[in-house]
Amino acid sequence: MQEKIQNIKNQAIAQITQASSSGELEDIRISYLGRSGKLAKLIKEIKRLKKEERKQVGILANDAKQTIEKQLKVQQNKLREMVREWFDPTVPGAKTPKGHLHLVTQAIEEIAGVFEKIGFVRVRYPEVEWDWFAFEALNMPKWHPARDTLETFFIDAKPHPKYGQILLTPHTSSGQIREMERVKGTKAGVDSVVRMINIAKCYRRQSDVSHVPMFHQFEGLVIDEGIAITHLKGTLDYFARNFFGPGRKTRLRPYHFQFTEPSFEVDITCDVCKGTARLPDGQGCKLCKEGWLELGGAGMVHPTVLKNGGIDNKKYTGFAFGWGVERTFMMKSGLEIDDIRLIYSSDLRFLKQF
Ligand code: FA5
Repeated sequence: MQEKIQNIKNQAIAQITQASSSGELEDIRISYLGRSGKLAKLIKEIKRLKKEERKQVGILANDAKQTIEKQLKVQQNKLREMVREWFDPTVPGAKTPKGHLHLVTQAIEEIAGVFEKIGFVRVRYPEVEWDWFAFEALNMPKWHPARDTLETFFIDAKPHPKYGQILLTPHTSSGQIREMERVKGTKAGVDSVVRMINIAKCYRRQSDVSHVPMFHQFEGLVIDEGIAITHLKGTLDYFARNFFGPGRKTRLRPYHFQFTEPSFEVDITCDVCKGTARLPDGQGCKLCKEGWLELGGAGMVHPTVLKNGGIDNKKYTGFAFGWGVERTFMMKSGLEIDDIRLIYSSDLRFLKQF
């Protein structure tokens, strides 16, 4: 028995001095000192020995255990020292990855900056909105396709007795009435002109190369005495020149919105096909199909909408426009983003480029 203990001790020490990692040392510790380790097994047998032998073997086993434990510590310290010796202070430290603002946030800041330079005030109105602000007060009849559950996300909650159903706002135009009410409520009243730029999230049941279910719009609204269509055109031209540069063409296309009269849609020459509707490989443009991409709607505020917002429509006129932030950003010269869904794909290879 005594010889066995001696052998186990020698074996353990030999293995420990060869060990080159903490993991290896732990394995050795378990194989000798663990519950069913070699030494532990022997110690369990001591009680079967004759009384006179027991004490002697017990002392030896205890000594073997302590020697192994001590050797494990010595080797552990040695390994730590070795690691320290290998430390090279000239090796550059691991860099934590640095993020940046999402491209939509960057676009929002740039857009807001362009309008703030000409006196627009940035506001933000609710994403979860009443039907009154999103549709009814904007002169949109009950049968209007946008008020269908196929287009808009309605919230399954008890409707408000005056404002109707709750929904996820499908456009920032819902901020028009809220802004008119806000200005009326200020000390200066309506005589302080409205000049808002409302930038917020919008939601629609749509998804394809130029539509996503959650997107952003920026809505301009200007109300004052004598506001005319020339002011609208001048403002849109100013924005396009500043945001896209002088080389790009935009056009106003007659359209119909319930809340503006007259109404237009605003298009820009497509950056993907450079306005040709054809790609270099001869295929048709995947994004715009006709050389122009629609950026948003615009028009002169309908007198009924002014009235619904509590504004004297005999004295005041106004213009409004609502453009998609993502589409506007996609059309920046040279970006050539041919699918709006890429913006929300969370693909770092794409996002890191902005
Ligand atoms: C409107 O939303 C009107 N409220 C705009 C308006 C405001 C007209 C003020 C007159 C006066 P429209 O549904 O066309 O219009 O949307 C405007 C723009 O929002 C589109 O041209 C597009 O750029 C963007 N847009 C609309 N739906 C989506 C979508 N699902 N994904 C991404 N962008 C979208």
